[in-house]
Order: sequence, then structure tokens, then C-alpha cells
Amino acid sequence: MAEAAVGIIMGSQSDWPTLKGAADVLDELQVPWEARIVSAHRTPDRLWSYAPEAAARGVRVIVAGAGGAAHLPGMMASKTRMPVIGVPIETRALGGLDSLYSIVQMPRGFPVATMAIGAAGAVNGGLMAAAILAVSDEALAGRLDAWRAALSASIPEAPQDV
Ligand code: RP5
Repeated sequence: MAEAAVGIIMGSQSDWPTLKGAADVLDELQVPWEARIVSAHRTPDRLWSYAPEAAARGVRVIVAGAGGAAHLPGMMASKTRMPVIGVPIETRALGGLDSLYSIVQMPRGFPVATMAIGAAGAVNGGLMAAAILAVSDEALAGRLDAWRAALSASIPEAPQDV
């Protein structure tokens, strides 16, 4: 199997049903990925070692999802200059606004490209990672263009009674 170009990391196993949306769209675009549980609070040593080890394996973009006190994407952005795409996970207590605010309000100098809360954000995280890689990969750019065109073509012109 090809080496992973995208690292999908998450704070907990419970985030995977959401983050799988990123993995699925990367599969559709034939972009190899890896997935790891890396919690900023529960496994801080893993957080510290992930970025350099992933970069050595060939990972070039990171999609990081976390919920609640969602420090994983921001801390990862502090450790690596690889682009970090943050996915705020929907939470039961606060609906994911807590995750969104934790991820989006980075201090100047260490950006996280923050997606929407939940499932749409995860899929868009995968698409954003693919778009970043497509800048220097013409074949992938073509697949991404075709994916976007197919989505546009699937939208009916008029609504129907269902
Ligand atoms: C965060 O806490 C994780 O990213 C997850 O979204 C949330 C809840 O984790 P679990 O209690 O379900 O493991 O660290």
C-alpha cells in the first residue's frame, strides 16, 4: 500500500465515526491516509511525537478532529509546519460550539484551517487536504475536479415532492 499522505488524528475513539467522513472522501480521491488516536490531554507524549514521526513516514497534511476542550489541532499546529486542518466534533453538552471555539481562535503565528462542526466539517477536511496536495499533483487535481463536477451534476434544478 502507498505511504499515507494525510494523517487523520483524533482525540478519542468516539471521534472516529465523524472523522471517517474525511477518510472516505480521501479514498474516493485515491489519496492514501493513516488514522491515529492522539489525545492532547490523555496521551500528551503521543501528541509530541506524532508530527515528526508522521512527516518521516511521508505524511504532508494533518486533519485533526477533537471535541470539547479541543486542544489537539492547535497543539499539533504548534509542533509542525505541516498544514493542520481542524474538525470540531459535535458535543452533547454544548453542540460543538465549545470544540469550534477551542480550535478556531488560534493566536497569530500558528494557524489551524478550521472546518464546520461535525460530519460536513470532516468531509470538507478531507477535501481540503486533497486540495492542498493537488497543488503539486496534477493527477489528483484532475480527480478532485471530477469529484466536484459530479457533485454539482447530482444537484437537481428543481425540488421534488418526496
Ligand atoms: C475529546 O473529548 C475527544 O476529542 C472527544 O471528542 C471528547 C470525548 O471523548 P470520550 O470521552 O468520548 O473519549 O478529547
